[in-house]
Amino acid sequence: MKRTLLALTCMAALASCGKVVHSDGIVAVIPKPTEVTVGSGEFKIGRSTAVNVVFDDERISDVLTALNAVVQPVSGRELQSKTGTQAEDGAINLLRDTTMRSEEYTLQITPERVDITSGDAAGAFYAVQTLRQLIPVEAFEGEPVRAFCLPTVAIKDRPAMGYRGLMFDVCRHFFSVADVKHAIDIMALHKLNTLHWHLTDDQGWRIEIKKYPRLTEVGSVRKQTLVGYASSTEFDGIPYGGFYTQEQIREVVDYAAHRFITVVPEIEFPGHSVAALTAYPELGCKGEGYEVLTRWGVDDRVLCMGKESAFEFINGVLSEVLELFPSKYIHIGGDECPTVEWETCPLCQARMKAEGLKTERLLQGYATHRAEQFLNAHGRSLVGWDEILEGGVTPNATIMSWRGTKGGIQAARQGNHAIMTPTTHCYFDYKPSTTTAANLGYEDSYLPLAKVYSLDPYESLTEEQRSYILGVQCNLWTEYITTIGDVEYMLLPRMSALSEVGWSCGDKDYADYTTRLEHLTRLYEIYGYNYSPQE
Ligand code: TNX
Repeated sequence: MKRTLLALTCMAALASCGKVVHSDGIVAVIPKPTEVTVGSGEFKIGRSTAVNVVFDDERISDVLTALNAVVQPVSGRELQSKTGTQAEDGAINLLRDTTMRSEEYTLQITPERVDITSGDAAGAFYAVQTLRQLIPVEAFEGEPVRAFCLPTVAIKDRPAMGYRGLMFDVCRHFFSVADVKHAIDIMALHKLNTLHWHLTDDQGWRIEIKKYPRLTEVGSVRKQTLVGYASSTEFDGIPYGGFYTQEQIREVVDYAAHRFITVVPEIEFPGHSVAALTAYPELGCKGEGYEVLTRWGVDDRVLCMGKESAFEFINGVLSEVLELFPSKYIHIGGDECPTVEWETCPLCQARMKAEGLKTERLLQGYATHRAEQFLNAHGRSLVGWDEILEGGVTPNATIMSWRGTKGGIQAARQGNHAIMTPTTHCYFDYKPSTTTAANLGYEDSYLPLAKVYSLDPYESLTEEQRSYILGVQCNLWTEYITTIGDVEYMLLPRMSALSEVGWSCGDKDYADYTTRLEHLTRLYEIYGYNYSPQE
């Protein structure tokens, strides 16, 4: 009896330990929500607070997992959840409103309860990402807290743009599955929904293709890597490689899906293909003499578009890619493809003659169309870098505008969908600062935060043409980025600016954003993210 009493007293003491952190009243959310109305008072989340799931959907479990991933590090425990039929006081209620668009939500916090309302689970997930930024920062510090409070606030929110992406180049430098998942976590915090995964390039082929095993056996390893910038002649002498097995690819796609992020793979052709040609030299015009590149830049050696085997190769690779990635979009690259080899290749010239193609650029267009037909026949859509416009595109193709916004503008004017990712505002391999981390990022480059924030993805387009701009994306090329810490440094806080461009588009205010950013960077610190200081 005595022992039981003692045990009970201990348990009670344990339950009451830890502090109660009151709301700091700060409502500073990035990307900026559509409408924010701050009230007075606070809602306490403690031991007895449960999640009451009224909106029952198979994907709500992902929302609960996300909520617990936020709450658990704060209070040391997960929230209880139950299924209910209506909102209840004292609970975090997940409610459905079928009139809401995909990704839209409201987050209503009163002293009595929290109501998260959305039309789909993605909306509820974004409400959780917002809630995360409302937790007083102090609650994250030190020992788990007994309870913490959220400010009273009513938020109505929905994204302006449906595509909010990050392109991650894992070819120039390879990043582990854990690293890629880490990047996905960072994306989720910023409400980005598409990871464009750049999986093949001259310096390494990174995805296992069972039909073509040499792609990874041979094509995933380069002999050494250039030290320094383009003009350098110094190499490190160290073999460098890495690739993902199909099982690992599935793991990443699944991890992203649980965070409402779609992974769009990029398989580059006809240019940026030297790694593939090293594995299968017969696919090139010369048919020999290739070596996975050890320096950066654009190489004249590309796939031979005169050879039928090259088309079989592309379709063979894409067939396996389609099995691994359920995304609507498949990116086929298409950028920086020199035509010099085609100009003197008898097979390419014969193909041009047979197909009535007047220029080599139209030969690239022909190849792009064939890949597109293959993708469309399998219910998918093609995305390509803006160079594909030059070979002529079908109305189904989506253009990724990187050489400025002009490609995207042209695409929208002619009725093609486009994603804006101009070097001028979205190249996160460009240095974030002129004074720090001098060795990170592209030579002589500079892309400060304010510039990212100033992107207008709709410039000069009419209302009707604007509907063709699917969204925006930041691109992380990794020639000069080698570790996940570097990745964090280049992404943060610029990703927060890009996220506000995509999410809050028409309602931007840089001064207001930087004030809110002070709060978000405190969260970066709590999570241990390496972010670049602002000048
Ligand atoms: C251009 S953007 C490239 C990449 C480089 C990048 C460096 C694009 C489609 N091609 O291959 O990594 O510049 O900033």
